[in-house]
Amino acid sequence: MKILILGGAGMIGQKLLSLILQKKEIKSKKVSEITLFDIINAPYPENSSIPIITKSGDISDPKVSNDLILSKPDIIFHLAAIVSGQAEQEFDLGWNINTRGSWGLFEAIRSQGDSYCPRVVFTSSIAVFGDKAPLTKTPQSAFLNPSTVYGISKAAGENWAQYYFTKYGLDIRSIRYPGIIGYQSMPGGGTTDYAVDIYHSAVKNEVFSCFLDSETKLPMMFMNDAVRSTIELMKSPIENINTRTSYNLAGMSFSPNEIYKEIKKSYPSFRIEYKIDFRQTIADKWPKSIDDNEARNDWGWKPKYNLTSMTFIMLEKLKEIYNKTD
Ligand code: AKB
Repeated sequence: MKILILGGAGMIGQKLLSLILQKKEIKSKKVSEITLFDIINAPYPENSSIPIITKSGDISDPKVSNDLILSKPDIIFHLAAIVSGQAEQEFDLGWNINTRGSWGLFEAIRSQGDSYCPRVVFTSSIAVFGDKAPLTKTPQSAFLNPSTVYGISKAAGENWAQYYFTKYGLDIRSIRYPGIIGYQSMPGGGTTDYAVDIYHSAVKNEVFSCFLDSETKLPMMFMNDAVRSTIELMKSPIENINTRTSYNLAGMSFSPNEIYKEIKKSYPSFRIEYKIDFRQTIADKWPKSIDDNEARNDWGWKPKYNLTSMTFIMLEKLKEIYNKTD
């Protein structure tokens, strides 16, 4: 079983890698090789018992996606993306990597012919929703009018995924990630990423400067749930997959003030200040909470972590990372 992880150097890609290395199998088949692809060469444990290949380059270059497919990976996790904040400031990079990159991957798979049928998980985002969708319990089928380059590129990617399934039978499955929060590595330029940085500030006894308003509620998910959802979607029998654009996925929803108060239970002297930036405009048009009934009904999705349980683990793990004993 060969696995390809695009975005292998990223926060989610690194967690997915560690989970696969821990299990050593996927879909109850032995993993024989893992290829990690990203803009930079991805780190990986030198002592891995599974051969790991690292490749780097620009996924929007068709030659790159064709090269990645040459070894015919059986499972492809396509996590590579330029997220909201960075894509808003670097339009062309966001569009090229997110949309041309996704289309190029799907086209590279198709060009291998009918005999090559990998299972692909393509990650989309809550960013595909805009102010025409209900902001609370945003439904799966809400009208998409994304207000950001990132959201536009992800909505395009969802429709390319559905097109390649409908026209060529490519088994591409997709989930709309909320903000993902983990401790293993730092995030890169997302509107929800304040919710990762705040934990680091608390453990380092620093005042946290938040770029969103204190009451801005957004959908979020602990990394362990996010990676589990990705693997569960990949493993689901094809007959259970009824949505071929992308599934809504929910974990929890909270505002900066709510996560701040949860952290203060462990760090009473922790302080926050607010310095609102351009990402507030992005967050204002994103859902506050998500209805993920289709994912629950079709492939049994159910989150396991809430703000309290996530905060306990985040603070404990970051204390270890920063060697803090207090
Ligand atoms: C972002 O904030 O841009 C991402 C996302 C919600 O997809 N974390």
